[in-house]
Amino acid sequence: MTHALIVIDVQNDFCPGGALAVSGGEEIVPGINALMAAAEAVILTQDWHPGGHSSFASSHAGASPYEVIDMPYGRQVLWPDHCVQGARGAGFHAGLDTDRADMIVRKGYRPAIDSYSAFFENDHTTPTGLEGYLRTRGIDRLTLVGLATDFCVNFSAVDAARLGFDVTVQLDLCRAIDLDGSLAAARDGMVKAGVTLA
Ligand code: VGL
Ligand code: ZN
Repeated sequence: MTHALIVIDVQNDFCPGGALAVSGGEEIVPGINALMAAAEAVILTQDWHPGGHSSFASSHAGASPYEVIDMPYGRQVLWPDHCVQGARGAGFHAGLDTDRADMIVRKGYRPAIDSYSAFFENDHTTPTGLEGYLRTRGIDRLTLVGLATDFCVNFSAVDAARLGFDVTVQLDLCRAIDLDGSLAAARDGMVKAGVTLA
């Protein structure tokens, strides 16, 4: 079995000082670098939104960040503007050893739909292409780390398990946003989907 490390969204906007800072987001960088150095395959994901993206509260008149609205594909949390294509906030944390990456998957680039998962957009059907990449390389075991535990790591891990990959989330190398109990719900959902939490 070939194993891959998937590093989710370790970007400036999710680290302290960023537009959607996750508490302690930068603390996981050295540990992730150490795992990458020993990994058989390394994939990075990068949240990559066009300006005016529909997941931004600023794109909806009268809306505030962290409100939840109904979109054609389901419920959507509205976020502060973040990870705008080409902006500094969308860049990887300066300490992350990106030279180790075999592949970088960008997601969230369609204006009308968000994409938390590295595998599918938030309609749960539009693929990013990562599944095909992993299968054609013979990769069937995944370890996920990164930001944020309860959103992009969670959605990626659940999708990967449903697709039949053997998935471990290494929680000490993840940090959460934790909106209204979202971390506890994410942990439950991952375990139910068959994800190993380590
Ligand atoms: C993420 C909210 C919005 C994440 C991305 O990487 O967890 N969260 N966009
Ligand atoms: Zn985003």
